[in-house]
Amino acid sequence: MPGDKPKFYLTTPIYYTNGLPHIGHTYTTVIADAIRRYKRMRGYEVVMTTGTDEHGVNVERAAQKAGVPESEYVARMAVAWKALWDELGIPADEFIRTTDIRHVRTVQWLFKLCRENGYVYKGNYTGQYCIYDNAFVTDAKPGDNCPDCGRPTETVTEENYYFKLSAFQKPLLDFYNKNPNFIQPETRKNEIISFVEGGLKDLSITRTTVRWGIPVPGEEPHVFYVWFDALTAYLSAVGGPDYEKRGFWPCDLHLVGKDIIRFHTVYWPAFLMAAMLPVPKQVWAHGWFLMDASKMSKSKGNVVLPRPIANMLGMDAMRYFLMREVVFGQDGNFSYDALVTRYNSDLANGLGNLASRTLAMIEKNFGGKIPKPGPRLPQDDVLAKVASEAVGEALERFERFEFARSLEAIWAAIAGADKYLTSEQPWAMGDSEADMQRKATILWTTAELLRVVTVLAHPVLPDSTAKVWTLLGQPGKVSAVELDGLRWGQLVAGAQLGKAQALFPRVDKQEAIERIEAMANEELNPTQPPAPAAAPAPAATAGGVAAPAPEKIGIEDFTKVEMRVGQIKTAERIVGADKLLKLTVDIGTEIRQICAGIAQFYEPEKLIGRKVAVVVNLAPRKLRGVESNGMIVAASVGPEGRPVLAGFPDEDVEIGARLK
Ligand code: ME8
Repeated sequence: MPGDKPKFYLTTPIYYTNGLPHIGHTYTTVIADAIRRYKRMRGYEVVMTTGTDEHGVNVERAAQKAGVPESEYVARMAVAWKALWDELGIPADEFIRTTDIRHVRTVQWLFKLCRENGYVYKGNYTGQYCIYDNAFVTDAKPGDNCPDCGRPTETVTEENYYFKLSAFQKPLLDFYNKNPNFIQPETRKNEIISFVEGGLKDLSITRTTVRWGIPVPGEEPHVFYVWFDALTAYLSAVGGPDYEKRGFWPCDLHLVGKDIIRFHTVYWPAFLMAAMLPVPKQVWAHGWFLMDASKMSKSKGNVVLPRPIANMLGMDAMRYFLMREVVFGQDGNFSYDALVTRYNSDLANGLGNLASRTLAMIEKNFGGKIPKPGPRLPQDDVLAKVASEAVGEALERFERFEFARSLEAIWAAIAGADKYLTSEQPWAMGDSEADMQRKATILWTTAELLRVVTVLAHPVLPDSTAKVWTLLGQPGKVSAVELDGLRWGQLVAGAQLGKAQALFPRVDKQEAIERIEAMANEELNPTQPPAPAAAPAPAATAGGVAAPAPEKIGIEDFTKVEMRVGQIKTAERIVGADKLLKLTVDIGTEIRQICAGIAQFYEPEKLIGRKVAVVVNLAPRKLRGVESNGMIVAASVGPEGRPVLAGFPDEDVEIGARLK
């Protein structure tokens, strides 16, 4: 029963809507998702909140530039953010927008409480303001640049409501003292403590120069200034004024980047203390992913996008890389080279290879049923010990958010199993009763290690571990396994293995990088609306439904399209693109590489030698990062638009002949 479980509430930052997510945002959201999955496997009822921070000058300007009202602009952006998290399998339990009415009410309520308790007053403020970071820059003079982003500040004078942050120096220091785990990691804690010890100035929390914000009731044109607004979203998402009903406040964990730690560990607890509301239990600030040693930003043109990586290598590969490559809390460099190297070594050769060879041997020797182990030898017990130690180590490290170390412990167990197989050589054994019994023990032991590793890695690799679980024929879902009960020896013998499938097909590094980059380039600078690779013949309309009468064209327009008979020479599937086949086609004068969106309907092997109609003078383009130089003509059949290749079954047509 959900009601009996302990609750755990965690959040990512509420991201700005003046851009779209890059790998940095994805990093925080992936970590939050992995912690959520982990906590669920530890028996918690978990809520994870993410959302969009939609007010402020930046949005006003971006909307103006786009020529649409702010409300429309942010609605589009919020849809795009939410859709990407859903697509990547890291959806929010609560997706909060700062334009949601539930949030507007919560901000106004929080302000009322702070004011009633005497922590809010009206005043004037003149200062240098960075519109990019939405913050006044303390101690800056006119003409100074923002110390954070390096861009020019603007001088702003206006009537403001102030929050008496200065009154919270002592309460905050006492709070940090009593709650030594509130700020993590330790280095950040020291930074914040010395900042607060240096004295706190009161904080302007409303503005009159901005239109696009939450109004201060009865005090228009005051609107709330971005941090009082944005931080409150964490509370709005779980009930706002009615937070006690849902029981998820105080928050257990705010995950943030180091750029916004001060707002979360100084302002936010102070606002809540002023309102006499419970303060979050922990703020964890991770480092930045850097590109060529500087922080990613769209203006610098060095952003890494998540979707092309997920398309090429799978989301699990991206998750694994983000959590394995850098020590959580520290900065790290992002490189495609390192990403693909890790994919091939740890996932394809590591987990993927162990799973496929173990399962293939069980298939071959035991008819696809997990064998019952026979008597154990010391080396079997050694592997059992390796796995049990990995359980302890991996869980302990994960609990401390040492994700890289946790994964290292799991992969050490995988390496242990590889070594065990290499020395036991079950493939070299015969069919005698003794050999079969020994093989049963070896394969049961290896499969049991695989099961343990699968459970441990599930929070980080949710999709592929779910597949391995099914392949192992184990009951229920891997996500429902309780980590606290994970022990060596629970593999169910006799279980029927699932149908074999590739987990992490090996990729060619250079080709993978080129394709990721091409997809990213296409996403950042879309050249043309996406078109299907195999388009319907001119007369065909999906499902035979009559389309509106098209404009008539003259024959001279038709002759612009050069169609020729081609013969398919090779055909292969494309890793990361379920619908596409990569073909090489002889068109008489040359061999062309062409991608066609027919993979779900045509087996590649059966296409070899087939003659097809090819549009040969189409400008080359990249589909899922693979160059396509031409188009294969197909009819589009039925409501789902099933492609049926146009062909020449009756006549022996010459390759290269023109279609007229
Ligand atoms: O600051 N490496 O939103 P934001 C790692 N709206 N993490 C990164 C990163 C990078 N290169 N770039 C971004 C805001 N992040 C406010 C927050 S909260 C109440 C309001 C992640 O869109 C990291 O978590 O600028 C960072 O703190 C956050 O995105 C900033 O997102």
